[in-house]
Amino acid sequence: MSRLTLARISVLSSLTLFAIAACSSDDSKSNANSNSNGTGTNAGPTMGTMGSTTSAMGSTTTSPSTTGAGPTTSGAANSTSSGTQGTQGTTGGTGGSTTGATTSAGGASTGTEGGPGTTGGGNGGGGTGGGGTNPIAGTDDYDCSAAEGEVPALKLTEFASGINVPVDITHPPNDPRKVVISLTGEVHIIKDGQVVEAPFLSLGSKVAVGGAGGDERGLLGIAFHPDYATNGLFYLHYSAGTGVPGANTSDTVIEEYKVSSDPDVADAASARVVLTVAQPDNGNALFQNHKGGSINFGPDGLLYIGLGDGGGSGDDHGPSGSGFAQDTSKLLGKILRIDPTGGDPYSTPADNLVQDVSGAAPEIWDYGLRNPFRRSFDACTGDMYIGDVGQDRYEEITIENAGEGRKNYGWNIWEALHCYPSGDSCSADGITQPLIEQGDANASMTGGSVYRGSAIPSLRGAYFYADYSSNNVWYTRYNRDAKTVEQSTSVSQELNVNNIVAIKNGPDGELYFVALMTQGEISGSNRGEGAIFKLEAAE
Ligand SMILES: [Ca+2]
Ligand SMILES: [Ca+2]
Repeated sequence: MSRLTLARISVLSSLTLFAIAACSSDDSKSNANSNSNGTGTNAGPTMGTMGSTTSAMGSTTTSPSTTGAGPTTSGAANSTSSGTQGTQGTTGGTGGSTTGATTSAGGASTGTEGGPGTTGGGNGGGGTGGGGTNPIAGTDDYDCSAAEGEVPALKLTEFASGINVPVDITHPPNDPRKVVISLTGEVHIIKDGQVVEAPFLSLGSKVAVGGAGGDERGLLGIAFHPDYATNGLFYLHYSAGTGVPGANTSDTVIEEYKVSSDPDVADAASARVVLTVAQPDNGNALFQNHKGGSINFGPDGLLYIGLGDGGGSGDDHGPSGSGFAQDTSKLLGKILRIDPTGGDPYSTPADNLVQDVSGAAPEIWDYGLRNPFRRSFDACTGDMYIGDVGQDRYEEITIENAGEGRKNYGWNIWEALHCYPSGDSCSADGITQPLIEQGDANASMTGGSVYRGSAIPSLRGAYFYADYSSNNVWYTRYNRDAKTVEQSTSVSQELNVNNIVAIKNGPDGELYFVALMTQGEISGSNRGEGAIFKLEAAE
């Protein structure tokens, strides 16, 4: 476990870093609250102050990709017309995205996902180069055998530092290198235990870099195509900066890149915008929070994209103030599912939400989400674990069995297992409730990943997740047949790092934690440097 000492890149301009993870002021914890690490007790409900988000949003809404086509029936090979330009309402900003989605039956892929213990992941339409037996392509070195033995005491060991504001870690399919992204727009490779000095890619002015409290913009996610070894393609999820023509500096960009002839260097000139989603403003300024960020390929070889509700508080967007998350014509507050190489600029499978909900935007897979900032697939089952950041009272984890989408996860009618706003009555009809709810001092859920390594056999199948604000960390196990979880086990005291923004698998299925503040350092100038930790058994 070599400790890396890169030259410290200068910390972001203002040292106020970062209440990523979905915080509007509602989610942001004061630093005082964030020092609950290790106490083992929750200090009681600490509602973040509600800030002063305006209630009147004006009439400005985004209109991402409303397609002109009628409902798409399963199996029909109809192509929808190109999306109509969204209008930005009173601000005169640039419009919503033009997506030009093409729906084609050929893109549909509902291969049967192998359950635990079965082989033949059934990668369908999107076409995952395959060869492996796990449902998620590129995870051949993960250990999918059953757990055995007692869970030992655990610890986190620093694995890499010196990457400025690291926010996510992943790996190319079946590739021993690890890849870490910085909020500031750089993609870094870790090879043979060392951070490769020159970034794999730098977005430069293309990305709007947040970091100040409540400003969650930046480079937020990365996904490598299942066929990366042959096509060299990968995808970024970021907030548009001034270097993106025609976009406002909060809009979400999903962009494709290709590796160069040097495997440690991407070809910046290969950039191809796949999807732009306009973000709302409050009438005079752009919301800077709830941009989602998760992006990854599922067991069907399709690209899943998590988008937040657009920001502010309470999802009170839209002319009637009823919000975006429940509006199936909008892409905000959703999980999208597209084939980025199936069309120009992409295609959508026929069995997305539109199969059940006439008029739904063809990109939508699930809806009713507030800010799915971190989300993962279990490589061995293909099940999707969704962390959704709640408003002021409750945080939640939802688990979706492989292939079972087209769900309404409740926001902004429900906040986890409770009506929203508090005290309202609300209907549970059509709502899929979360399996895990955390309240009290927890204020900003960081969805994690399932351990599939070999170093700690007792942890195989255990799903680790955390709260960015309280620094609590737990694990649980999911019974995918009963669709239940066991009581979560807290490992906060053992792991003891602060402001966790990602928990992801390495190429061997082991788990890595990305934390913005390192052990024992709660505030001050260290904030923002961050570090990567590996989960290990304590001696
Ligand atoms: Ca929910
Ligand atoms: Ca919250």
